[in-house]
Amino acid sequence: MTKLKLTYFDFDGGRGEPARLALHIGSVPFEDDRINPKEWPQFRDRTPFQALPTLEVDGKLVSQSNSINRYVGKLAGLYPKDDWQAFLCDEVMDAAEDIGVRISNTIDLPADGKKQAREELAAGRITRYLEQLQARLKAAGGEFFADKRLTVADLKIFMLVRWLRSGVLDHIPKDLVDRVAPLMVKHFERVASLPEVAKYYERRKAA
Ligand SMILES: N[C@@H](CCC(=O)N[C@@H](CS)C(=O)NCC(=O)O)C(=O)O
Repeated sequence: MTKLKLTYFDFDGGRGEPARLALHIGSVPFEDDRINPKEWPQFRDRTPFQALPTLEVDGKLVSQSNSINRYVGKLAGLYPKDDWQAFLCDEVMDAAEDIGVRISNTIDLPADGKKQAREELAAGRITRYLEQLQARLKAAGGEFFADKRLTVADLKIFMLVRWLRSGVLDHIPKDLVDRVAPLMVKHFERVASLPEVAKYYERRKAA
C-alpha cells in the first residue's frame, strides 16, 4: 500500500486542511504530520519550494496544495473522473487559492496600509470572487461545486468560507459572505453537517 505523510502547520485550517479532511473522509491511511510554526525556520529548506503543505508518497516529497488536493482526492474518491467535472473542480480550487494569496499578501503590511488594502479587497476582488463562486455553485445544481457530489473543491471552499466568516481577518467584515453570497453559506453549512466532517471536528475538539 502507498505510504503517505502529509505535513502542514498544526492548526485546523489553511492550505493543508482540505487534504487532511479528504484523507479522513475517504478513510485513506496517512501520517498526519503537524509542524509547530516555531519549528518552521529550521524546517523550511527541507521542503521543495520552502512552503507547506507537502505530501510524501512512498518517500518521495511533493508539494503545492491544489496538486495535493487532486492527488488525495483521487485516492479518497473525492475527485471527478469525468474531465469536464474535474475542470470545474479545479477552477473552483484555484479561485479559492487566488483569494487566499491576495489576503495573505496583506498580512505583513503596516496597520494603515493593511486597513486600506483589505477594505479594497473586501469590496472589490473578494466580493467579485464570492459572487462568481456562488454562480458556479448554482450552475452545478446548487449543492456541490462539481460532479453533483462532495469533491475536494467543496472542502477547499469550506475552509475559505470558514476563514472569511471567522472574524480573525481585520477589516474584512465577517458577514461579507452572508451578504454577497448567501448560497455559499448554505454550502458551508451543508459540508459542515456531513457526518464524516462533523465527526472529524468533534474528535479534533476532544483531542
Ligand atoms: N502555492 C503553494 C503556496 C504554499 C504556501 O505559501 N504555504 C504557506 C502556508 S499556508 C507557507 O508555507 N508559508 C511559510 C513561508 O512562506 O515561509 C501551495 O499552494 O501549496
